[in-house]
Amino acid sequence: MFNLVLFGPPGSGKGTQATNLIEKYKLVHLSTGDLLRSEIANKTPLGVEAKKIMDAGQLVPDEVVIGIIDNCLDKNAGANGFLFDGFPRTITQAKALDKLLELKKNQINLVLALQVNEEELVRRLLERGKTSGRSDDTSEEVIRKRFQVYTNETEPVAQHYKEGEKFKAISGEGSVDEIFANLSNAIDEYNK
Ligand code: B4P
Repeated sequence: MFNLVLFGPPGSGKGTQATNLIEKYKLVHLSTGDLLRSEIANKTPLGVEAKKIMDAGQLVPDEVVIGIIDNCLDKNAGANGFLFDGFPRTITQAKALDKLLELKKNQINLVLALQVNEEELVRRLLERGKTSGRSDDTSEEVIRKRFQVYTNETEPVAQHYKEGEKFKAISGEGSVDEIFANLSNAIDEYNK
């Protein structure tokens, strides 16, 4: 089993690259952002709460997101491997994921971190906000808040994986195809 974490700030291209990577490497895509947006679209009680938090650029509580992931791991017990996109976003989530995988005699194999400068991230998110209907992408103030949350709560997760020597930084600037080729090379190198 091969388990990959795609790491990076909001708008760094995690979702974009995940679509191609899951097809090439036959992985199950677990995007907590997509899973939460589906709860919102279905107007579930969880979705109603999550919407308020996401619209403010904050993180949904750890126990909620960990519960969602736990459920998805169980549902896909026979998978070849998982691509985690937008998760873990806090140290608590990272430790919970380690435990959940350990129970299944598995682990995170590789963490690929997309690096993009902040002005480019703002540009991409505001551009996506024009058509995506995502309310967290339309206000620059909310976007800046998401970066602040990323710096304070998510960046320390990189250190968690650096300690296990699983972490590799990849430039997230350039064309989608160039970035995909660099991510693929890193995965192929790991699996050699
Ligand atoms: P996410 O859905 O994870 O959203 P994201 O960080 O904005 O997206 P991503 O990096 O995937 O960007 P994308 O590829 O789409 O999270 C949204 C919210 O959900 C969070 O703020 C939080 O509230 C909540 N949440 C999610 N997970 C959580 C968790 N684990 N714990 C707590 N809360 C959680 O790319 C962005 C744009 O750039 C797109 O328009 C794309 O077309 C463009 N783009 C991509 N690659 C490009 C390239 N190479 N060049 C130019 N443009 C590019």
